[in-house]
Amino acid sequence: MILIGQYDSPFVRRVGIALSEWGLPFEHRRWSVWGDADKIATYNPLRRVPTLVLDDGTALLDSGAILDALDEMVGPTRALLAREGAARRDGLRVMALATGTADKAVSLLYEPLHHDHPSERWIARCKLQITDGLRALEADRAARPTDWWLGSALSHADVAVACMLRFLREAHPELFDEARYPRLAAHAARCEARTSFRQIAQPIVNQLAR
Ligand SMILES: N[C@@H](CCC(=O)N[C@@H](CS)C(=O)NCC(=O)O)C(=O)O
Repeated sequence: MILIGQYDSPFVRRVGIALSEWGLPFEHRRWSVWGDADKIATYNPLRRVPTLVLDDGTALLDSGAILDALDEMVGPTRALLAREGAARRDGLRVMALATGTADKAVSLLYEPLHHDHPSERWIARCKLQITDGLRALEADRAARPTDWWLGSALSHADVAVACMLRFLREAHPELFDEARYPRLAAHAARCEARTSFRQIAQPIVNQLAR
């Protein structure tokens, strides 16, 4: 398998961490969505990452779809999300909150880089969406007594939240006050202590500068 994209992306990182947790071998191509867009386009017409190329040449797109396919490939005992029922819906909701917050954090980072006159309205909206996403996740985590978000074992929900938090804290430190989000801070610390999280990590690179 070939994983395309850099680990400063919270979406690429969540796929890399899952592959590492499973011990699945893969080649990592650290292609930039800007500088290497043409190379990415040979696998993904959208020129987006993550893109995961399977051994038969099939390219899987979008972190959620990639992880869903991988869960199916590793089988139900190793999958990092339940295949069906309330547990699956619960996990999907937490993941959507986390990846949606990450989407907004990425947009907020790129808005001033893409525009000579950044939109104050767009910036304010992104900040509100991020803050309310964090508040919802903090409240959700506070209501759960378990070590991990969905129970006694690590799941894709844990990884999605932790990858979003790392990106957010690096890109927009002013939006994450630990005192306001103590459960999320503790969650991030628990995840980032794991070997997979330590190995699959990269500081944010301004890819537009490449
Ligand atoms: N929903 C997608 C989001 C992926 C995403 O936003 N990737 C960014 C990098 S962090 C990207 O490819 N940006 C280039 C572009 O959208 O043109 C996923 O979960 O994979």
